[in-house]
Amino acid sequence: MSDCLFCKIVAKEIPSTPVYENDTVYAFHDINPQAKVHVLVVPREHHQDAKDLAGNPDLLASVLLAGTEVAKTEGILESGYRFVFNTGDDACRTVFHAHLHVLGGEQLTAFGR
Ligand code: D5M
Repeated sequence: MSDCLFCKIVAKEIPSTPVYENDTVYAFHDINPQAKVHVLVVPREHHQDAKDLAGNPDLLASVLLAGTEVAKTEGILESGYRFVFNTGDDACRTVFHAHLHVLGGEQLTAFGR
């Protein structure tokens, strides 16, 4: 999609700091980190959100597996990490290209509002 921020990042039209990539997904540091480690994993193909990814289980699995590779690369596989998909307005989603947040590298607060 020509006006999609993450499509432009995937196409390297907008700079990002890569963490992991393969034929299907691209992972890069979040510009506004909410934890010491905060990486976004996005499918290269445009899908609006995690709800859309549910219709493509193979791609959803690729995103989740890439999240685990990110945890390995960032050295947080054993210490713990959090996967988050913000989907829809109630979750305050801001970018309309499906993305998995990988958060960790420190003690995270209990999950809540
Ligand atoms: O999360 C969207 C996330 O995208 C949010 O944590 C900031 C991040 N973001 C926005 N622009 C950039 C660029 N240019 N590089 C890296 N990260 C970026 P959401 O779940 O939609 O609220």
